[in-house]
Amino acid sequence: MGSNLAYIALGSNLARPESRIVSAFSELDALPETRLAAQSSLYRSAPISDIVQPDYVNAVAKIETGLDPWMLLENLLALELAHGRRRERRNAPRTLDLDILMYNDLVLIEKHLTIPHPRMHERLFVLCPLLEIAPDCVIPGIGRAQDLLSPLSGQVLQKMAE
Ligand code: PH2
Ligand code: MG
Ligand code: MG
Repeated sequence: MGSNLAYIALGSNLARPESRIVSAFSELDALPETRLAAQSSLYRSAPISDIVQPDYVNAVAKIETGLDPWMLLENLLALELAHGRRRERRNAPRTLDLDILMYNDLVLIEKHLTIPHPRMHERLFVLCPLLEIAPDCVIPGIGRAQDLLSPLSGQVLQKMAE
C-alpha cells in the first residue's frame, strides 16, 4: 500500500444516507493502492446551506494511499458518480460527497483541488469526526483542529448510535 496519509470527509443527505456512508468506508478501502486506516463514528448534522434540505450524515476516514492527490480525487469522484451523484448548484443535497480534507502536510491551491479543504476549519461536522480519529491533528497552514472548535458551537451535530 502507499505511504501517503490522507483524511477524507464523507457526507450524504439523500437516499438512505447512513447505509451509504457505511458502504463508502469499504469502497475507500477497495480503491487501488489504498487502505482504510481509521473511520470515525457517524454524525447527524443540520445542513449548512441556503437551500432547505434534509439533515446530513457525516463522517471522516483516514486512509493510506499510493495515489497522488489528483488520482485520489479522480477515484473519489468516480465513487460519488457510482452513488448517482448529480452536480447541481453548490451546496445542493447529494447522495454522496467525498472531499479530500488533508494529504500528508501538503498545501495545494488549484482550480479544481484545494488541500487542505478550504472550509474544513469552519465546519463542526468535519472537525468533530476528524478529532475523534486524529485528536492531535494540525491542519497545515491553519492550526490545531482542537483549537478551532469554539467559534463553531452554534452548529448542530449529533453522534449517531452505533
Ligand atoms: N456539505 C456541504 C454543504 N453543507 N452541511 C452538512 N451538515 N454536512 C455536509 O456534508 C455539507 C453541508 C457541501 O459539501
Ligand atoms: Mg463537500
Ligand atoms: Mg465535494
